[in-house]
Amino acid sequence: MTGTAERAARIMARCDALAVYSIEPGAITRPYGTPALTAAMDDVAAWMRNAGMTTRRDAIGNLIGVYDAAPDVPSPQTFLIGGHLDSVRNAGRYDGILGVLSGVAAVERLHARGTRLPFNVMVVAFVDEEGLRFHTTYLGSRAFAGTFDDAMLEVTDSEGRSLADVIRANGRDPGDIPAGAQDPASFLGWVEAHIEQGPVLEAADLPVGVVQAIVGGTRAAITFRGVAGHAGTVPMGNRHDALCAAAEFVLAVERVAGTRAGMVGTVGQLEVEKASSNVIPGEVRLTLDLRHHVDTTRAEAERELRDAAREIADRRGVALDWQEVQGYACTVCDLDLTAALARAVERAGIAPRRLPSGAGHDAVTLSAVMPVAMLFVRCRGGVSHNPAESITESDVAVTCQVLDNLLDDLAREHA
Ligand code: HGY
Ligand code: MN
Ligand code: MN
Repeated sequence: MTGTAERAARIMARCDALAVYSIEPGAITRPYGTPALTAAMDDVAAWMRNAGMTTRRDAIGNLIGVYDAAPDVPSPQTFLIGGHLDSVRNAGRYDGILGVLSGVAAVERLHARGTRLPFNVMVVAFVDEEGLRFHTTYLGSRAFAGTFDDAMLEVTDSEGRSLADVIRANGRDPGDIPAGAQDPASFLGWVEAHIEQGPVLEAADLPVGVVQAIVGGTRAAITFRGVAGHAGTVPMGNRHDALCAAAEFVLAVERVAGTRAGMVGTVGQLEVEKASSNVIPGEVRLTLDLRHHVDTTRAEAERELRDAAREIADRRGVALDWQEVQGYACTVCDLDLTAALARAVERAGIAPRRLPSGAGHDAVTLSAVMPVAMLFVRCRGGVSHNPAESITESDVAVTCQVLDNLLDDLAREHA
């Protein structure tokens, strides 16, 4: 039961099984540190153990499965495959999940054959790639890579609970995070199979593609503070309406991002503090997500948006607070590992189409400590971060074949 067709069917069924784990009925919403994420992790851990792996959770909660190398290999290195099990709000069922389950499937084949490679195969389910709860992405892979910033432990969620509180509430100790950082020298590299979340492969009628680079991004938390007032008595000319200021800024994001080819700018969250229908909004908090494949262009646009926010705030007599939550540079995938992945795609009978990723991935973090490569899988209409996310079983079978080819090629290379 380890042919690519059988494993693809099992992966699709497992994506459906994990989709029930959510903090809200009728949607897939699986934030960091919630029982929904723990339940998903527990199911995957059982599937890992069935595939002959030992499993553990690290201090921040990443799930780590290891399929040992051949016993006669002295101090073997490790090849890393995986993805993430956390989600955005009202997510699809494949984003991040496909990477984890295709990693487990790659090991299932080896286990069924009793094959041991000249290196360990480690499958990781990262615990917070999306940053839904704390707006800080890549927390799991940063802890894994040893690039975790302790200041993040004090970041709070919408209920005022800090990351440190949530780690402890899950029975772990934030103080153990540094000890969980992996030794970069021990890794051969990382590969993640991920839905493309874009239209390129579908337009090219290709099941998979090879990622060249991941665009850089800025995440900021912005607050406009005006003066709350009575909607019926404050004349229009006397108002310091925080929501009108925020509204102007939202349109400024759309305008500025539209002035640079390839740039995307999004205000995904906007909250009116203490909102009431008959009160002039006194305080509005919003998020900015700005991305571009050239870091200097992104920095220039960010400066332009800061200036626009300042001008709007001054003109409307409201206060402005701009906090950069996270910035990450454009990441070029490792040339050698990406070439090896392209060869594995070719051996699966597919032309290896190279393409950039507009979406961020844990590879951004891991690239600081090991070679990274990514395999994109076609998704219908390029739709993602949406329950309509859809892939085909046959494309997942191709994905399994590519990962099998890659591991076989790496095993020959390191024999
Ligand atoms: O936001 C992203 O690009 C990714 O889905 N975390
Ligand atoms: Mn995502
Ligand atoms: Mn993802």
